[in-house]
Amino acid sequence: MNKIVFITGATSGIGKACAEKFAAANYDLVITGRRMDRLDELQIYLQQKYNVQVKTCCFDVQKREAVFNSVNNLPAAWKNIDILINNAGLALGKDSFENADLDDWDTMLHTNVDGLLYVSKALLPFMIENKKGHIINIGSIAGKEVYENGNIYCASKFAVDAITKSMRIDLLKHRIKVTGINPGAVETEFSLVRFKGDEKKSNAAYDGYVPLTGADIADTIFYCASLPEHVCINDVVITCLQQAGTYYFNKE
Ligand code: NDP
Ligand code: 8X3
Repeated sequence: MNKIVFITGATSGIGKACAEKFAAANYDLVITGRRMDRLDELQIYLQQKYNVQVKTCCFDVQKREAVFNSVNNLPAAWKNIDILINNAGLALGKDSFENADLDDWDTMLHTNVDGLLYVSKALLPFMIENKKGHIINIGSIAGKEVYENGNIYCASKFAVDAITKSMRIDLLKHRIKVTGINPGAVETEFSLVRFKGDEKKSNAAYDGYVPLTGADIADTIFYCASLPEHVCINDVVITCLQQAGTYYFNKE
């Protein structure tokens, strides 16, 4: 088999762009997400276009047992994961602390934090056995700097930042690289999900500037994953030209 990359949240946005980028570079892929129809479609597309092997795993990262079962049921050859991209995640709502919905908070924390932990813990034994691997965690600029009404989304991404740093320290002895990728605004389905299908609010999130694309982030991730064995990029914060922090935009 070729090198294998395992991507969570490959049905859309950054994860999907990563799938295409790595397939184009001849990686075999495990693509995951909750929407099976999208996984099936992407699998066929990537296999036909790039002549690589693609396995689909449909699970909700919040469900610990489902995560472990899916990983443990992979055929042996597919467990030799070279790269894990912990990308599945979401924001739900953008409300002031006192008005925000507790269920939204639960879902964000369970997905962005617990989900990332479950997938990492499920795959790590194979990386440790192989004494190699690269874990790439998708944090956010919201995990570096809080903003008004960002509250628990920001908290979940601050947690990802801390987990990334502590993973890097603890996994040093196993020769496993850990990289944090922290994008600013990227135009994906992120805002549509955050604003629960409200297209007006979602489109407004990208008004007046040219945001990053999923492909921009995939290119950056691929760069980090393609460096010599002895090189580990620890942390990347990436914004579009017109953004310089969670508050600073140069809008037209
Ligand atoms: P999208 O909404 O386009 O993609 C999110 C992906 O996550 C989908 O494939 C979705 O798949 C998956 N996902 C969400 N919840 C779950 C779950 N419970 N179980 C399994 N998969 C899940 O958004 P992005 O591509 O923008 O987001 C990807 C990551 O990038 C997220 O972690 C996000 O926080 C982060 N990010 C995004 C930024 C942006 O501006 N867009 C900026 C900074 C960081 P499915 O629905 O099929 O399960
Ligand atoms: C997504 C970027 O600034 O909308 O993580 O929180 S932001």
